[in-house]
Amino acid sequence: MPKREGTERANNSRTLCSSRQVRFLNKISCLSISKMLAFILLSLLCIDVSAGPAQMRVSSYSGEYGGSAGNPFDQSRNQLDGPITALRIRADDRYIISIQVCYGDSWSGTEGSATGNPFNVQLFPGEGFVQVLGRFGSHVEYLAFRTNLGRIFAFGPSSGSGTTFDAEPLFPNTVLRFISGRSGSLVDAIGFHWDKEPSPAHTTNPAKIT
Ligand code: MMA
Repeated sequence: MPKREGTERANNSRTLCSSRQVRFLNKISCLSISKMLAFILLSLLCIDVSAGPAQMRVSSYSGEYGGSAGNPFDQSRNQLDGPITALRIRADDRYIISIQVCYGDSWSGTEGSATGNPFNVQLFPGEGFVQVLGRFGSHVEYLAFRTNLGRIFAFGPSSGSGTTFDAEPLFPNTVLRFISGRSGSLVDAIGFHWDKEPSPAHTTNPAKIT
């Protein structure tokens, strides 16, 4: 009997030992499972993070329309002053002579020359440009701006021998945030940079210029 007991105890301890091993193994597999889960979760998170900006892409560019003379200009820094609130454009019977853009309360420099009478455009709060139709040869000849409220402002001769272009943002509910291009005594070339309005924009879907 005592021998048996001993054997039983031994058996018991063997069982105990093996169940401890099982528990240990269980612990390890539990650990590795939770690690694996954590890994999967992290990778999913990483995918999410990398997919986030791609889904949120809203900026696009149209251009550059025009000739290669003049000096390059880029008003990307001006967008920090706020959304485009106004335009000042000079044109003669052949070309766009100059363009000036107001960002928030701050006017950009004049691209081209400040000669002749300027046309001024004042936008409403939340109004932004959503299309620019134009024409160019070696210089910019004609520009027609359409806003998200359906207003249209055109400058320069509407007909001519130049190449026409239709600049529109790639992403919905985005507006003209700044311009770049080339200028000298005239506006040689122009490009349009579209992005989200810094403040909530009033966006409708008015008819296009045709
Ligand atoms: C300047 C010079 C040229 C440019 C024209 C028109 C008069 O010449 O900058 O390179 O093409 O102006 O802007």
